[in-house]
Amino acid sequence: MNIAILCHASAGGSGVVATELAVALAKRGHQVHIVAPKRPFRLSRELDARSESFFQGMIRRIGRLLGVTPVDAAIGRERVQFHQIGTVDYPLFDDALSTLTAANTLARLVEEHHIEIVHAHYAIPHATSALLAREVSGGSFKVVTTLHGTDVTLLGLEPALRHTTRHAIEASDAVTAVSHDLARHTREAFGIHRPIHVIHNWVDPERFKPIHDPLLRARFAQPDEALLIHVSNFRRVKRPQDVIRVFARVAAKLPARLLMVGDGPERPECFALAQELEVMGRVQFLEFIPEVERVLGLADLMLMPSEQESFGLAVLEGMACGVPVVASRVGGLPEVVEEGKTGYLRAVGDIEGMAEAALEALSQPVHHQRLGEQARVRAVERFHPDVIVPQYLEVYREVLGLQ
Ligand code: GMT
Repeated sequence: MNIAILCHASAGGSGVVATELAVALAKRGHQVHIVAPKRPFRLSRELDARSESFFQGMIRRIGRLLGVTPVDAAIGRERVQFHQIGTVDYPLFDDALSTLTAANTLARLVEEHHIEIVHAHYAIPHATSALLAREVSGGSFKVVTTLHGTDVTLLGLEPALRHTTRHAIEASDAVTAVSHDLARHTREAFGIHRPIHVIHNWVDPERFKPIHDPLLRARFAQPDEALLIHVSNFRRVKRPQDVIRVFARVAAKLPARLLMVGDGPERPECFALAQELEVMGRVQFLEFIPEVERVLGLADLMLMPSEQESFGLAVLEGMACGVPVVASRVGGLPEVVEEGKTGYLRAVGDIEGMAEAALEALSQPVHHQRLGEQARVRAVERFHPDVIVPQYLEVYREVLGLQ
């Protein structure tokens, strides 16, 4: 199939899922075009990780210098091509008109590459751009929209976006959601009755796995210290300050360190709170790491106290690394984490409950090991790419009338 995937390239779960899907589909022999404002970071990683000859590298570099995209396919190396969404900068306008420029980029692409499916990740504004591109190009491609969470639970419900979001969901040929909870929420919040396919996110267990490297771990914690980790984009919805509060309670009871991985608006507040609670010396803030699997598997426990989490991809990636989780019982997290078996779920804002759960996991070595093992087993068995990716292919076939 010829598939165009439209996604956000910032450090958010929807862009990660879109990129991983593109690569997974390409590996299965499909031709995939990623359309985004810039090259998504996980795509860069995939491309950089592959070896190329001196000659291929030279062609790629010359191509980039000349601004010729896509270049990767031209050298026959990839079935994933990246297309950057065009931009406009006109003094009359305050915004970049990205809904229109994305539609325009797509309209050009579908003519050149006989696109059969445009898969929009995150309804806003991508599903609308995809539908507009079909109108503009007169094309017959099908539009599949994947809802990721905040496009529906927060942003899409804002009065300024509600009508267009609802229309995009109604008018898509197929809609998928990353959890049952998100599908239910979408139906209720928008009064929508159309079918929504639930397709969970997935994790590559070959990349995300436990790390047994005492020297690397020693950079972050002593052997007798528990290492806790939080990975997010530090938006308010992630409640990263709760991570600091839970950690302070844990560190008062046992030797522990905390790794705060990522960047975002709430990061300075977390700094200030760590100082106020006098745990700053035990907390290490790492900037955004494109290959988070390099540190994730070192941790003993992940904290994810989000206000809202339609799935919790970072949690699943932690579980694949054998790291049990203490998270909030919200959104799609109960579809990922099993209470008492692979981690613990507590009410949003229940700092005491989360600290108690963390202490229960960390202070009993045999129980802790079992939680980590079960977390990995669940990630590998239930959320393996070979289980999940075919579900997207099934949706594509269905909208194309191939079954
Ligand atoms: O929450 C984020 O950090 C970003 C956001 C996105 O759309 O990029 O993530 C959402 O989509 C992820 C991938 O499907 C899910 O794993 C996250 O749970 C979801 N975030 C929220 O619902 C808050």
